[in-house]
Amino acid sequence: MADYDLVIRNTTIATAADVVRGDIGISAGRVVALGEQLDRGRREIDASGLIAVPGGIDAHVHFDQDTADGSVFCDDFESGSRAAAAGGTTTIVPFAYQNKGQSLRDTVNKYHRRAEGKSLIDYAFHVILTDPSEKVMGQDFSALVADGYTSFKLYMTYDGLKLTDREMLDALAAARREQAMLMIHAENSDCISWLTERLEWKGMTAAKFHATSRPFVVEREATHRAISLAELLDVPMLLVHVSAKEAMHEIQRAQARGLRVYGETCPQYLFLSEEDFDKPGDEGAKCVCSPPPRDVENQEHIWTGLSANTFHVLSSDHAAFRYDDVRGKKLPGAAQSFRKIPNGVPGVETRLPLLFSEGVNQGRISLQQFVGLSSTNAPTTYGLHPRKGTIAVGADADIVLWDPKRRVTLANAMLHHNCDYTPYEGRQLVGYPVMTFSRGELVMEEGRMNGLAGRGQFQRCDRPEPARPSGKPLIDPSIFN
Ligand code: DUC
Ligand code: ZN
Ligand code: ZN
Repeated sequence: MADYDLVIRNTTIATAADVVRGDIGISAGRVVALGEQLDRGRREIDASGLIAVPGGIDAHVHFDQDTADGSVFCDDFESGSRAAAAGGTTTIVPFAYQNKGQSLRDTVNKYHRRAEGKSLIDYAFHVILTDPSEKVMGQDFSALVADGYTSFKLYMTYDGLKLTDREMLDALAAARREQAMLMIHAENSDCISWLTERLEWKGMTAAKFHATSRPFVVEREATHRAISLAELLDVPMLLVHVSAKEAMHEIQRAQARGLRVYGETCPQYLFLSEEDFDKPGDEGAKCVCSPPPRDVENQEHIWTGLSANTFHVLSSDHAAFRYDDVRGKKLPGAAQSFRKIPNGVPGVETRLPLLFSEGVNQGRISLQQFVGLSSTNAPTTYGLHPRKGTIAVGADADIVLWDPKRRVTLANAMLHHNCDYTPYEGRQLVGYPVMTFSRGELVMEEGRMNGLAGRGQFQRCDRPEPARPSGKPLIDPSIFN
């Protein structure tokens, strides 16, 4: 009689806290034992020479999301989750996008319909909140948080998405009441549109001027403003896709004041730079994302922010549009102005290999930091811990085996997304995931996908502890409600 469904033997087990050697016993989709020389499993895997880490949590991806300009995100929940699993990720948190005036319940139901029957791996949802009016919030907000949707993204830019400072305050007060986590896209909208107009008047319309239209000051100002609003109401928040050292410094200053302000950055700010906009022809469009990649020197500052734990999470912000496609980077008008180029880059499959190779193997971050940034900290921040994001007795058996010495040259042809390019084509990496287990089931082996579409389950998020106000408000919070 076997004692376990599966035993992963003789492996290096890395969590955000420890690196130890041993065996992992798995039954009924969960980790049930950690130890040395565990009893027999119905299936046994000798993982000597490999590292077992908790499966990655990519808490910032856009799959099958509505757009306003006719562009189409090229990955749905099937292709996106397949690419995620191939790259060592076992849980994804995409966005459910609220059209203005739409009820929050209708919003999440719509995205449930898009995920069901499609996702290979487990998923939760953030909600993009575009309408925090009393009419919408009074109806649904509290019930929605209770039902496991506990994080909300607010935009400070883009027509149709952006909130005024006053609307931000409404959303912050509601999040404070419900202990929901806020995710902020911080760029100054008026500065961007003013600069964009002038660039267009002067005929400076190529892809590279996308970066000129959104310089670091635009991000720094909005980051400072968002943090000030958070400080005013004593409400935690996470700044998403932080691109530049100046915005990072605002976060560091807030953290030094004791504020519950968290930061997320993404591979594009570590591996791409403004030089990538100068690719031949209109290939610069492949790297158009917001905020844009900065200069090469800035990349090392962002690495420092990771190693110094300023950043809490490294997400992909996978927002993939095909390059050679009129519903993608070649949208009508895109050749005439950067303003029309859909914003976003693919990255859900390459996020972890890039971070492992250049972070761990180059000695910039420790293995434990890698696990924290790629897996453990996101579920803590969004209310999925300890079910997700660690290897511990009782946790879901979402485990990835890495070959830390595997040499891989990234090529779009080897990736599983539905995009026709990767901005990291030709990059040489050391270290790659070789097996991905989702709730104990082997869904990827050596790049081959075994998991069936639709096996992924929706995960309700708890009210996240990091979203709890500090309890030291500037103003008596009873006036907020
Ligand atoms: N913000 C995102 O989070 N993703 C893609 C584009 C954007 O502006
Ligand atoms: Zn954003
Ligand atoms: Zn995004």
